[in-house]
Amino acid sequence: MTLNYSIIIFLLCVSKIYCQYCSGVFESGGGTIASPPDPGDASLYQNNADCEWIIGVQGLLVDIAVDENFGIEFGGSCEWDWLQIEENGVIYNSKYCADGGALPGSSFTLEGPVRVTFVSDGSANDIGFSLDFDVQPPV
Ligand SMILES: [Ca+2]
Repeated sequence: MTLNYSIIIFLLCVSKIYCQYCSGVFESGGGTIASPPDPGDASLYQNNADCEWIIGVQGLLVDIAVDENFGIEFGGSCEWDWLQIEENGVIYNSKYCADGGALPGSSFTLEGPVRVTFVSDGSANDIGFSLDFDVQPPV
């Protein structure tokens, strides 16, 4: 499973200029991931982003803390830009595409692997998202 994710990430990377901001596989430890900055205005996220991060592995818990300074272009069904979080293959809540009020809370714990996807279309951006993660060690 992890190998397959790595291959997917690699294929995404070779097709993306801003790959370093936009993908990663973190099987353990902690860190921060965020929407990739717009090359013209780093306070906003990049248009045409197609990002994916994989955090943790099956059998481990992952603590997530989302920065409340959150903004993704709103659409009624998040049809333009969206953030999605999957917990061990199951979509956690729904796609997010609004201000901080749309999030399920600033911090939560999910079963690994956690897959975070961020997609934006070609126009209208916002401040984006940032989240801290910490993969809990095996018990
Ligand atoms: Ca957009």
